[in-house]
Amino acid sequence: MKITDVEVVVTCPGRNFVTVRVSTDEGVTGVGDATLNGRELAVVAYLREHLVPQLVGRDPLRTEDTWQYLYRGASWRRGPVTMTAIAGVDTALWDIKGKVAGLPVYQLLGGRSREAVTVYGHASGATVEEAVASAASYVDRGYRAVRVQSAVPGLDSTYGIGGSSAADARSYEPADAALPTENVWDTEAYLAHAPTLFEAVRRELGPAPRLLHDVHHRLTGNEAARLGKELEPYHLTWMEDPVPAELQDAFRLIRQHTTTPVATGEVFSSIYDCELLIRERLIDYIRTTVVHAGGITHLRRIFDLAALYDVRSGSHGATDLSPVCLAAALHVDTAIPNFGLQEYMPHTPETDAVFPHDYWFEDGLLHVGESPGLGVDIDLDEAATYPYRPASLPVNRLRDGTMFHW
Ligand code: GCO
Ligand code: MG
Repeated sequence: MKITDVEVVVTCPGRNFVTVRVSTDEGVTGVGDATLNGRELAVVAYLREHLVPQLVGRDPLRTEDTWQYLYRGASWRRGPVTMTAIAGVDTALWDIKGKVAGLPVYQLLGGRSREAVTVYGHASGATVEEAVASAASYVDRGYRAVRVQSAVPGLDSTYGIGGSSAADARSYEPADAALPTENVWDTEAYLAHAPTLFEAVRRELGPAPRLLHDVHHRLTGNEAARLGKELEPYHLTWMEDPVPAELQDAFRLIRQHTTTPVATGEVFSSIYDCELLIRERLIDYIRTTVVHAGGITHLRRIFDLAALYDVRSGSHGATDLSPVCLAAALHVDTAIPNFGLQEYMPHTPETDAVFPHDYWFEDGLLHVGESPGLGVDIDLDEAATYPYRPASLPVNRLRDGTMFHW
């Protein structure tokens, strides 16, 4: 069996997605997500200029060898662009392998370790009251775990408050130009506010629902330690990305001061970004996922390392990861022994129409389908109706104008 063609498809059914579609001489095709939000075309160029020419003629079933070839074959290794491109190819090859075997991919990863995948949804509000009501509506719809974010008093826009302010709503939609919107950040205002949010959510919802919160890389180690301590009474499942991913030493400081569990890793692209955090048990959940961490082949390696140290998976699953990534993530989630939680934000109907899939959501759980391969495809005609539109994630500044982490 041979790879005959590799297409790189860019489509924008509300936001941009990059998809790798591999064809073979036996007519079997496979798809992989290669979307890197705000830097999509860098991955497209990496794929088209550098990887695609090396793939035609190869045996698509040699997933491990192809992964090693693409990874080791580049002297300049790792990094989000490279690893997202490799992920797109690797995922498509696993899809093909499943179709050839006549089995859903989770069977090739060891088979079912659970009946379904527990997800967390995104509650948010412009006020604490709105955020509490939003969280309650998730619980009413059967979600067992909810991430809660609310606007910070005095700040016009805050990460994760989808749609409640014009600026933030725009940041999640393609802009007319590639120029980012600018947000303003105030750490003290945030630190004073966040515990009051969770006090209110727990008071209203009681002890049962699992609660999560995304700090989005904005604190120092010491500030995060303070937040973690102040959140302890509300028993969060995790405090996410408390510090920028570059500051790994800070996780030691956080660990020494608080029992609030920590999750990180959505921006990591390889096992080398998280092996210290895992080995020293500085985190509780590792948030790497298929599209940004080198595909199924590499993600499985990260999760196997994590399993040795009681670190559970908590894969990233925002809507800028396509249904192809979500489908692939669900196969991994279903098979691994150390699954923790899966992030889930439903895609728009337009996106679901471009990427028909057989996974489904019910009662707080996502169910992987039984079709051979990944159970997801790209409708090329539908995709062609949504051309690429330049878009950027926001940037963040302190009140005095200093550039800050977003
Ligand atoms: C999350 C993430 C996202 C990212 C987004 C960036 O936890 O879901 O932090 O909201 O910011 O995926 O592209
Ligand atoms: Mg996050």
